[in-house]
Amino acid sequence: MSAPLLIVGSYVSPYVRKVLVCLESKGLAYEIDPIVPFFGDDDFARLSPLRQVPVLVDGDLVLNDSTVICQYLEERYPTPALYPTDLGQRAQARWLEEFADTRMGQVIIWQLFNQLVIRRAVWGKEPDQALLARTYEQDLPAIFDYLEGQLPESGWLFGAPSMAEISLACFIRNAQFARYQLDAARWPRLAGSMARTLELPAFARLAAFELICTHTPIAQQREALRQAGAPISSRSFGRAEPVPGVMGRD
Ligand SMILES: N[C@@H](CCC(=O)N[C@@H](CS)C(=O)NCC(=O)O)C(=O)O
Repeated sequence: MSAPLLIVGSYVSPYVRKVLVCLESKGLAYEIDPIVPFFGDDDFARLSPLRQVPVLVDGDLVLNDSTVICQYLEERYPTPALYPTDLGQRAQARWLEEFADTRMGQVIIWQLFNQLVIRRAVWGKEPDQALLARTYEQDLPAIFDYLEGQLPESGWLFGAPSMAEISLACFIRNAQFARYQLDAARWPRLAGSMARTLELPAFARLAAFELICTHTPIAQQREALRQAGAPISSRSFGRAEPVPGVMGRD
């Protein structure tokens, strides 16, 4: 029997979530080594040259980057399809995925979630209040204004849930962890689309494990997740103390 797919990375990371939702949607078995970024050991650095999560290990194959991993899973396990078949729509879905990973990643992860949650927990640093103010007043509204113009009033962008909505919702989930609630009166299409997406069974199945991570000290998360029934791998690439990443972020 071949080894199950292994995902390295915490349930709290939106990039890891993207891959987990993809696996859950396709009904694929997997194990997870839920390490928090910056807590990877030397073997992790060999698997992930940017010292970032997620990493997918499929036998001898090691893949980095959530988009690369999701496209691999889509090509290897095509049903149910998570990218539209029409070429134009497929490219559009990829753009929204890219927009989520790049711009929402910058603003929601690094300027909001990292400032309010990770930075304090990992490095003991206080948030940058000027950056937070700019994030709430300018950067988040600009992102949401753009997405409001892209999304349908009801239903799915491409007729069925796709990686476009899944990618966007992965970041909205982290905004929720940072106690940011989308204003549904100001961005009704976005709020409706994200609520529908976050209610998908694949997202719902991860919610209990995400909650454990956001409420448990980092050192105890692995055991707490195992006790809650998460498919925790026997081998971990984690280490006890954080080390700065190679991307110069903290
Ligand atoms: N483009 C990558 C981005 C992954 C990423 O930024 N992961 C974060 C976790 S949310 C990370 O590992 N950060 C550590 C660092 O950048 O040093 C992807 O799509 O997988």
